[in-house]
Amino acid sequence: MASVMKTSHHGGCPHDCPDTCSMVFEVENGKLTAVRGNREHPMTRGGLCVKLKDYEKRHYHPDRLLHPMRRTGPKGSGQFEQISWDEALDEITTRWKAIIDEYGPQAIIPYSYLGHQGLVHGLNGGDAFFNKMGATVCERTFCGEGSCTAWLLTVGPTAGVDPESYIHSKYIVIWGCNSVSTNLHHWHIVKEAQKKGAKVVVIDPYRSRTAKEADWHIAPKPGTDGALAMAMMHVIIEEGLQDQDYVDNYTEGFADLAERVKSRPPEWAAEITGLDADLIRQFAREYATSQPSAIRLGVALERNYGGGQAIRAVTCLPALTGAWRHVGGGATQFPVWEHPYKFDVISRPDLIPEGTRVINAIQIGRALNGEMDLDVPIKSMMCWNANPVTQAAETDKIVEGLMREDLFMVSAEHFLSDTASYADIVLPASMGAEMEDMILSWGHLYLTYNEKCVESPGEALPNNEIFRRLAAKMGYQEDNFKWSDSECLENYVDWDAPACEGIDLAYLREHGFAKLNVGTKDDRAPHKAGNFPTPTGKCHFMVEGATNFVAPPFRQMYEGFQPGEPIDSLPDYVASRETPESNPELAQKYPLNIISPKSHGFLNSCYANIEDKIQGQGEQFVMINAVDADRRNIQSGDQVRVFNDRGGFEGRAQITDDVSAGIVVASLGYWRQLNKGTVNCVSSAEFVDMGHAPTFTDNLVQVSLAH
Ligand SMILES: Nc1nc2c(c(=O)[nH]1)N[C@H]1C(S)=C(S)[C@@H](COP(=O)(O)OP(=O)(O)OC[C@H]3O[C@@H](n4cnc5c(=O)[nH]c(N)nc54)[C@H](O)[C@@H]3O)O[C@H]1N2
Ligand SMILES: Nc1nc2c(c(=O)[nH]1)N[C@H]1C(S)=C(S)[C@@H](COP(=O)(O)OP(=O)(O)OC[C@H]3O[C@@H](n4cnc5c(=O)[nH]c(N)nc54)[C@H](O)[C@@H]3O)O[C@H]1N2
Ligand code: SF4
Ligand SMILES: [Mo]
Repeated sequence: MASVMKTSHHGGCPHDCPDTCSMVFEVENGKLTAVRGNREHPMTRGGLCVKLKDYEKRHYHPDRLLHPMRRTGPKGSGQFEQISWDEALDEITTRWKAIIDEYGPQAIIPYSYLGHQGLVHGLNGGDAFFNKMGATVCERTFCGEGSCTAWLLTVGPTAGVDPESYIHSKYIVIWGCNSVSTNLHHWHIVKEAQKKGAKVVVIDPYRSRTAKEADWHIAPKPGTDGALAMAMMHVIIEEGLQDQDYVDNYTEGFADLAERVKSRPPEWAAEITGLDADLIRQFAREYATSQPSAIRLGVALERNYGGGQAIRAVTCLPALTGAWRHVGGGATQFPVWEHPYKFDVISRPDLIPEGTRVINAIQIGRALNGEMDLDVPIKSMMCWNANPVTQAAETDKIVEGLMREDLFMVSAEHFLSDTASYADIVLPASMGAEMEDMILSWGHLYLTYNEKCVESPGEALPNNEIFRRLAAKMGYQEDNFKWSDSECLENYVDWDAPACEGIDLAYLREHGFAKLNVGTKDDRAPHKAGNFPTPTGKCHFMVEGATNFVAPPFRQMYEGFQPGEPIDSLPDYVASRETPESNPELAQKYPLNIISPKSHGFLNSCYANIEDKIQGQGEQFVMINAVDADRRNIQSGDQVRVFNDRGGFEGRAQITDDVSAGIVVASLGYWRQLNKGTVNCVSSAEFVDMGHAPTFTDNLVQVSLAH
C-alpha cells in the first residue's frame, strides 16, 4: 500500500469578514482534504461558517480558472482561448505601455477590494505597482468608510471595546449589524453574555436573523438612526443620566451638544423614525443606567445620506454615559485601528506622482461609461479581489462601460465572475491554502497567519506573484517588487510596536495566531480615563473646523489629497436622499425603500455560483409586507420585478411581517449571469455625508409582478 502523507497547517480565512477565523488545513499527498476552525482560537472556537466549512471544495471546484486566457468572442460572451503566462503578461504590458505613451498612465485604473484580506495578496497588494506606474488612484470606500470618518472624528483610531470583552457587558446594542450571518464568531460571545443576564438590543429596520434572537428588536425606518441617537442624548441629559465626571474630564463640547439635543426630543424622533416616543425614552434610560453597556456598530448604519452624522451621534453615547469606564463598556467599530500594519510600506503612497487624480470605486460605472467628465479617459482597468458588476452600484452603467471595445480589461480571478467575464485577458489566481500571508482583521484583536501548504492547481498564481512578474516586465525596480511573500510579511508589520511584544513571524508560524498586546478581554478598558487617540486626548462631541475625509488605508495617504468640504461641528440627524418624506416626487413613482443586506449563505458574491451554496441560501428573494403585496396583487412565491430609473432585478416574493410596510429586503451577492439582474441594478452611486461611503440603503424602488 502506498504511504499517505498527512499534515496539518495553520490557515486564516482570507474572505472579507470581520471574524478572520483561524483555520487548520489538512493536507494529504499534496492535496487540501479538509479545512476546519482552530479549536485553540478563543473566537473561532473550532467552528467555521456555512460558507467555509468545506473550503477545500472551493479550491478544487471544476469551474476554477486554471490558465491565463484571451478573449475570443464579443465582450461578456465568456468565450476565451488558453494562452501562456508569458503571452498574457506580454500582451498586458505591451498594451499598457502603448496606452501610457498615448494618454499617460492615468488612463489606467486598478480596481481591487477585499476578496482576499491578506496583507500581501489583499486590498493594498497592487498599490505599490500602480502607484509606481502613476495610474489613476482608485478610492475604495465600500465598507465602513463613512463610519471610519465619524469614528475618527469622535474618538480617534481606537479599537474600542475588545469584541471578547462583551462577555462582561450588561447591556449590548447591536446597531445595524446582522451578526448571526455576518459576525458569527462574535455572536457566541454576545449569546453567552445574554445567558449571564445581559440584555441584547438589535436595531435594524427589519427582523433579521439577529433581531429574532434579541431581547429587544427596535426597528426604526432605514436611515433614521441619527434621530434615534440624538433623542437618546436628549433624554439622558434632560434626566441627568450622564456621567458628569466623565464628561467634564474626558470629553470636548458637552455644552454645545446639550444645546443641540435640546431641540431633538423623543417626540421629534418618533415622527422621523416611526418609533414610539416612550420606547425611545425607555431605551435611553436602560442604555444609560445598565453598565457596562456596549455598542457594536454594523457597517450598514452608514448606508444612507446622513449615515456619517448618525454614527457620530451613536459614538457620543458611551462617553456621555461613562460606559468607557468599564471592561465591556463603550463601543466597537473596526478593531483594525490597533493592528500595527505598515500601510505606507505596503501601498507606497510616496510613489504616487503629484497631482494624480482619484476616482472612487463606487462610481466606476460613471467613470467607464463616459458620464464622468474626465480629461484623460480610462482606457484600461485591472480588476482583482473584487467583483464590481455584482457588488458596485449602478450596475447597468458598469456593464455599459465594460462593453466598450476600446477598454482593455484585465481580471485576476478564481472563477469567471460577472466582472471577469468582460475581461480581455483573464489571469488565474491562487486561493487561500496556496499562498503565504497574514490575514487582516477588522473584527478582532488577533494577528492571523496563513501558511502555503499546497500548490495551486493548473497555472494559477498568487496575486503578489502576478504583480512581481508585471513589475519585472514594466522594469520597476523598487524593493516591494523583489521581496518574497515572507519578506513582505517581515516588512509590512511593525513587529517592534508594543502591541507586538513577544510576537514575531516565527511565533505566528508556530501558533497560527496571536492576540495583540492591547489588554486582555478581562482587563481592557482603554478609555476608562479618557486617553482617546484624538488631538486633545478627549472624546469629541464637537469638532471645531471639521472637514470630510476618507481614512487610510482605503484611500492611500499622500500629500496631493486635499481636505474635504467642511462638515457640521456637531452630530445630528440628516435625512436620507431617497425616502417618501425627503423626495415625495420620486416616491410617487417608486414608493418603497429597499435594503440589500449580506446573504447568510454567500460571502458578498463569493459562493453564489456554487450549486450547493445556492441551494443552502435559496434563490433571490424579495421580502415584502402584506400591505404592500396586496396593493400589487402579489402572492408569496410570485416572481416579482424590483426597479427604478437606474435598472431592475427579479426575485421571488416572500410576504412577511419581518419587514414593515414601505420597506422591501432583497439580499446581496447573487450573480447577474445566473439571475435576472441583481440588487445593485437599482442602487445609487451617490456618496453619504462622510467618507465617500455608499448609499446602499438609500434607494427608492417599485415592485410589480414580473412578466
Ligand atoms: N447593494 C449592496 N451592495 C454592496 C453591499 C451591500 O450591503 N449592498 N456591501 C458592500 C460591501 S460591504 C462590500 S465589502 C463590497 C464587496 O465587494 P467586492 O469585494 O467586489 O465583492 P466580492 O464578492 O467579495 O468579490 C471578491 C472577488 O474577488 C475574488 N477573489 C477572492 N480571492 C481572490 C484572490 O486571492 N485573488 C484574486 N485575484 N481574486 C480573488 C472572488 O472570487 C470575488 O469574485 O460590496 C459592497 N456592495
Ligand atoms: N454571511 C455573510 N457574512 C458576511 C458577508 C456576506 O456577504 N455574507 N459580508 C461581509 C462584509 S463585506 C461585511 S461589510 C459585513 C457586514 O455585515 P453587517 O454589518 O451585518 O452588514 P449588512 O448585512 O450589510 O447589514 C446589517 C444589517 O443592517 C441593517 N440595516 C440596513 N440599513 C440600516 C439602517 O439604516 N439602520 C440600521 N439600524 N440598520 C440598517 C440591515 O437590515 C441588516 O440586517 O459582513 C461580512 N460578513
Ligand atoms: S467567512 Fe467569516 S465566519 Fe466564515 S470562516 Fe471566514 S472568517 Fe470565519
Ligand atoms: Mo464589506
